[in-house]
Amino acid sequence: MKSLLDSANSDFVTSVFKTAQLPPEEIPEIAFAGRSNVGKSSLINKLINRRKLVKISSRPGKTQSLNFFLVGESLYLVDLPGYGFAKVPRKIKNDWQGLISSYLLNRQTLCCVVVIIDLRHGVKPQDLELINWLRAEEIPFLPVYTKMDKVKKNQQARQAALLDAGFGLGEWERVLFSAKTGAGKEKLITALDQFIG
Ligand SMILES: Nc1nc2c(ncn2[C@@H]2O[C@H](COP(=O)(O)OP(=O)(O)OP(=O)(O)O)[C@@H](O)[C@H]2O)c(=O)[nH]1
Ligand SMILES: [Mg+2]
Repeated sequence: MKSLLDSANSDFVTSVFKTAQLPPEEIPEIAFAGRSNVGKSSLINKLINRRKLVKISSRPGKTQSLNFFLVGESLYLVDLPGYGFAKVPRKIKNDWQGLISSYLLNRQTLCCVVVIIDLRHGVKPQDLELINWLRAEEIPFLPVYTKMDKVKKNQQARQAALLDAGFGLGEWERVLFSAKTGAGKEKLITALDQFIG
């Protein structure tokens, strides 16, 4: 079966700062969440074979809106603002959280939230909090352990097992990935296709 992610064309559509700006709920959608600087935008770029469609940040916390990308006319990828960046003022932080949580809770066409986690780091409380919140709200999600190229080959399985244990995941439930090498891309696409249905 051909994947919706296989399309040759992808376009930036819109940046959303308020719920009222959300595009109509007409086609399936996959959202990408994770800590600031974890590699959300890089993962999306790799997934759709665009080097620079999605802005890669040099400064963490750069993506401050929900950014919608249309893939082949029939799928949205949504780059969410990163969390866990201390320098963001509390007022802005609260506004984001409100927008993001209401989006995640209410979006009818949302098929999956890809939760991106750095393979190098241990279990961070905010990642665990997000995963447990998604579980409690019964929002489908897929954990992806990224930056795998930064971990030595013989350490990768060990690091992944630590994260699995911390998040309460089986290894079949998550994907290892590298935006730099493209490792894990096929598995990621196969996994996402199952959510899109
Ligand atoms: N080596 C390596 N570097 C990566 C990988 N993914 C992302 N990076 C680097 O990590 C930094 C942050 O990447 P972004 O994709 O901008 O991260 P982000 O999560 O979108 O960041 P915010 O939008 O600020 O939350 C950049 O310097 C990327 O080049 C990866 O798989 N391997
Ligand atoms: Mg980003």
